[in-house]
Amino acid sequence: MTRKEDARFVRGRGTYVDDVRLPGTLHAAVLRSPLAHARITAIDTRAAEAHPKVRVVITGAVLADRGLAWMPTLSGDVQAVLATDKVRFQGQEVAFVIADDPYSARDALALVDVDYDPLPPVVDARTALDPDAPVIRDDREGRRDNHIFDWEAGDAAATDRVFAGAAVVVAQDVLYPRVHPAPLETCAVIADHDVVTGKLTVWATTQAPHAHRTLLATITGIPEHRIRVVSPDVGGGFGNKVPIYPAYVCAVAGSMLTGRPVKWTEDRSENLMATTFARDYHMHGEIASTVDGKILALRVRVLADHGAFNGTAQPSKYPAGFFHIVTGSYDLEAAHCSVTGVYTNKAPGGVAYACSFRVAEASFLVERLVDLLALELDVDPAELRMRNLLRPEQFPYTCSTGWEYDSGDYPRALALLLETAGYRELRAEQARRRELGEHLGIGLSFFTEAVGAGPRKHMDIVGLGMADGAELRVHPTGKAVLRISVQSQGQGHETTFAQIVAHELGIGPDDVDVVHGDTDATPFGLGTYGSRSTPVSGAAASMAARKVRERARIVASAMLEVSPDDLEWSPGRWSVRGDPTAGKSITEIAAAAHSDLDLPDGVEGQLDASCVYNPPNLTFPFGAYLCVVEVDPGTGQVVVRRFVAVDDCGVRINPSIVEGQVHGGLADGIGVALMELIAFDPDGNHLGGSFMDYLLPTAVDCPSWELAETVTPSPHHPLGAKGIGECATVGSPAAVVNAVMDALRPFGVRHADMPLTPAAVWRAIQGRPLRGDLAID
Ligand code: MCN
Ligand code: CUM
Repeated sequence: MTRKEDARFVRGRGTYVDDVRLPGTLHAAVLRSPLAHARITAIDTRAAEAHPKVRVVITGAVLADRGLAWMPTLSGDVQAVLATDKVRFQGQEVAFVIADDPYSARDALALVDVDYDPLPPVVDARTALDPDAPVIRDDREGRRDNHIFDWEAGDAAATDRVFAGAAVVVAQDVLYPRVHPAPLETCAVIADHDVVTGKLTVWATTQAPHAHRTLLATITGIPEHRIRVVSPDVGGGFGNKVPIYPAYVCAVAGSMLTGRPVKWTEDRSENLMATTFARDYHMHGEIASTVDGKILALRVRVLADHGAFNGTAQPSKYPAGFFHIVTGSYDLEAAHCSVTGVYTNKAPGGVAYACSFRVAEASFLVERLVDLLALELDVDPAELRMRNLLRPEQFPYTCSTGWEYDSGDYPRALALLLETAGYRELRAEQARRRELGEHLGIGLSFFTEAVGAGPRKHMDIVGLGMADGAELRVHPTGKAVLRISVQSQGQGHETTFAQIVAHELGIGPDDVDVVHGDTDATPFGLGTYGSRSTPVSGAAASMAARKVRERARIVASAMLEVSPDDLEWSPGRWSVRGDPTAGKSITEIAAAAHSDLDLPDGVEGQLDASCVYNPPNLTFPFGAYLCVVEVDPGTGQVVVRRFVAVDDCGVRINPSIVEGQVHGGLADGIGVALMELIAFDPDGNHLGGSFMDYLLPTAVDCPSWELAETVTPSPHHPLGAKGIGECATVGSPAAVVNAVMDALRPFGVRHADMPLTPAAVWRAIQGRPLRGDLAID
């Protein structure tokens, strides 16, 4: 089925926040810090306020008077809404200028006079804990360092024992550099506070409207039932639109101060400089094996750069997210990982960009280590993986760090990959071309994803348990409206969720409309991230539809004057067991449910039903990827020739949408592996503030994807579906990097950090690798 929403998107008829025009709207612009670390000694707003079109200039002091200068982050830290004492990263919000039009607001920024007293910045996370490192968060009571958290998973002693006895140990420092989600639509908000009713309406481009409502209530003190968050069409999120940003709070304050709607739309540089980034994990990984390549254990230490405020969007029990899925797809005796989070003078955050809560970093590390082990043992990397993959009979499988993988047939996926790619022929071609002095590289990766957070008792964000609601209304004519708590940013929920209901009720998907993105019109739920929509909200939709079906059964039994137990279901219809001609369609039953038909005692009329779904476990999709690159050693240029991907996300609701998700994720992977980097100079100046510097992959950089699938249903999801949204982003960077390293084997290159730009590859060949996190050295 093609996507319903595309009817408006391909006509340019989508509605994004910036398209929303409320009468009397004022426009805002944010004044940002030019320095990475500095004390603010004075702010003079008089000249800006004298600008004829400026209505209000909000500073940290103005907010402090109202208790709004600081706000909680998703990790339970606090973040300055507008800087009062210090600025802590370049691009930090210092003042919010509200004017009659966006141009005047921009112009007036130059009229705000801020005196800064520069301080030395912490740019390299590896120096953040040095005793003489400048203390970034001196606002935190009693804290005199840049330490945020220490966290570990797995059995350290058991892991050390296995390592001590292992015949082969391979170790590598691996940086997963700072990258950015870079959605096409940047962040935007309109806050509209009604002084008469006390109602606050916030139009925002968000992945989690309900969580935003609760957070806005907590931050502003406005009662939650008077807040409505509307998220119209969202032009991409990729994790960037999970947090609340300071300008959103400023827009609310601005609307309360002016009595008018206040709109703010971020520009590209602001988005790249100041909104939540991803990764920035300095990892030291070790892998232990027997001489014949049986992988025994993994040991990992991580230094995590969280920027100036810890805005990471992890479930609160897991400050390092699901990083402890570092055991990957292999049968290990033991594993241990420890993560230390630090503050640096960089934009806050710590998670976003199709990451599944740090599974991206974990997967990348494991798959690099497996390739390094293959190099060490001189075995084929496909063969080494095949020998160590979990076997189907081991599921459900509890890995060494505690996750219970729900289902999988890994060897089948890898075998399909090798066959689809023509692996043996590729290796033969590589050998031939090496003779000719050409550098073809073949890279593999195998990944296990963990998507669909909760259950609620293990996973929450700011105390909100991860469950989702769905409400299904069936009108008298049998047409249905499904209201869901998750929010599409391009994933096609209006189509797939209609398909779920249509499948359960046996009606056409065009007879089901999906409502989302308005907290006044939809049930509560945690929103779309961690590829949780299908696993959680999709399950809620399915369960609500099954309740409708059961109600329909009782109504049908009254219509047919038989016991409900004597009825059997076939798509769209309840009929008398053994007599399919004596039956009633859902449409007929819906009409009867609203009619004067006498229903059994205790049975309400109508068919509407709802469900709150608290998933019993995550779902664990997986996949096997293969990338073929050609490297020009003279220039360091990498060209991706082929990319073959086998994905298993259980039952596919809409195969073409799933393939679209995989295409996007594979492109992400090529971007991260070869070109995307948020870099800083030694003064903490951000070096990637435009798409001229922060490179995104285009069609030119991507081959024609070759996809294949296996289907291993999730045993605990009502439809057997697992999430897919982030799989390819998680799995693909390792395949690309492994391919480039494979191509560079004749040069004795073992490892180079992403992004593998021409400069990085060329330098690796010269034996002087670039420091991946600093574009310059
Ligand atoms: N689907 C399906 N069958 C399955 C699994 C999924 O048909 N077995 C369909 C779903 O019904 C949905 C789509 O595939 O239409 C993605 O579903 P799911 O895996 O549940 O992921 P979410 O809908 O929760 O999307 C979130 C995920 C995340 S976290 C990021 S980051 C990301 C991604 O989606 N951001 C995206 N893909 C994106 N795609 C677009 N276009 N834009 C983004 O911002
Ligand atoms: Cu972590 S990016 Mo997605 O989960 O929105």
